[in-house]
Amino acid sequence: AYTGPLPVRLPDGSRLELGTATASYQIEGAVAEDGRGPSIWDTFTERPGAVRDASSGETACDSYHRWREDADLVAGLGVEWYRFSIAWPRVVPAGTGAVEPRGLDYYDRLVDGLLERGVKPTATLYHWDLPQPLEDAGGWLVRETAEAFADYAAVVAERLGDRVGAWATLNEPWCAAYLGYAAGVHAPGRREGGAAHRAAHHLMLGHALAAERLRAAGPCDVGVVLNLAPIWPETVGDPAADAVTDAIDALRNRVWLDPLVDGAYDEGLLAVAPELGDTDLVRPGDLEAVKGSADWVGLNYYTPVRPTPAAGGAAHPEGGAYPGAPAFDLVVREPITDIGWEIDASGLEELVRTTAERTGLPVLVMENGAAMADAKVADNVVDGVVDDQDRVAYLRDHLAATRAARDAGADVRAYVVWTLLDNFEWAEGYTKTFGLVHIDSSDQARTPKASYHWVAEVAREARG
Ligand code: PNW
Repeated sequence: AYTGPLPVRLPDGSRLELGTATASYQIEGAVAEDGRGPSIWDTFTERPGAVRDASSGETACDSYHRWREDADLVAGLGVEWYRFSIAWPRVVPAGTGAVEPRGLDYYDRLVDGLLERGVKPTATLYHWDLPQPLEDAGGWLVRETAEAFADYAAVVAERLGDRVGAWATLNEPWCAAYLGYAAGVHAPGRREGGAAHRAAHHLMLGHALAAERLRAAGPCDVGVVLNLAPIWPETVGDPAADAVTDAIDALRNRVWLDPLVDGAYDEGLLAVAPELGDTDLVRPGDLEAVKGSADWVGLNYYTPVRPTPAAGGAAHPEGGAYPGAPAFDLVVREPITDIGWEIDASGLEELVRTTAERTGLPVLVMENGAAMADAKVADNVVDGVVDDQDRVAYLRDHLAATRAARDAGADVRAYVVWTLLDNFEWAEGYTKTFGLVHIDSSDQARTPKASYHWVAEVAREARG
């Protein structure tokens, strides 16, 4: 059992701590149970063509019922941390107003279950499952959503704050804003570039308002988890390439870091996202509230981004995720994972170092992992183990990159593997698997893969 101080705060940085992560909609299932309201992902997954295999999180890993087994799996891994997310529509089903005690009870049991097993809990308040009634009222395009988020944060802190002391407000606001409102490949599935910039501002405002409320509820360390990326221009030295590189960096990295660190949106960003200069959107005090609002920053890293100007000015289909940027292509070099993302661990080392320098804050790698084709290769299941040596290699190299950044002086305190379980991978449905544990969709049987045993071995060594 956990015998340390409560609430569980940020790691102190004396060594690199390990963990594994999940998110509510990707694992819980039980979408209509105990008063949970609908989220934008329940709605979006019903849209024809939205999800590769036409699946949803309706059942997912059924972790809502099987959480004890999942907590046992985390404990068996021997890592310090379990990063889970709280489903806003379980706690405040309509987004604002009435609180659902049965939803809070679930996370209360989970937190106690983790502590009893000696695992430290860290919770993310928003991993993309916005209550549908809030989307119907304008979603992240309206300021009221940021205010409702802060109220929901206060409710959760009131109930769990005596034990949970390391909070993440948002997970990957870039995905929520730009994949959700511009590219339209994530919920709510809108394709309006200007809307994405507005969503980005309200997300960071929501983070800042929520951070205030979390701190008011008791001692804690509040962070935000960003999927920043190293931008490696494929073409250099010509003005068109420089413009593309700057725009992609602005929309992927600076739109989050600049308000957090400087309390401002810079000129290059405003050139591609003029909405962020709108004084109805960005009100007096907003950027001041965001500045300094994080005690730590979480990084989710999978792959580098290599932009190049598009020949003939035709925008790459993914241009939708970077609205306002000049026409570009994204180059992907080999080797790649099963989801098509380039593998380069040096990107993580660079990102940890640059983020630590830029923010002056402790950095936690809150997601890193790989989709590999293991679960579909029957031959790979030997003696009940999926022999995912390709995932082991990916994790080994990225953990080493994190340690290298630390050895070079970066204040990086945790390395958290995405993900514990094969789960609902958003637009990819169940076709792409990132888990340390295989799930048999017919009976929900959980089988640890070779990568699980590898992480367990590393955790044993690290704990000495
Ligand atoms: C992140 N993209 O999602 C999330 O935080 C996880 O929930 C997810 O399972 C994991 O990374 C693996 O994908 C992303 O298309 C999903 O650029 C899609 C993208 C990026 C991140």
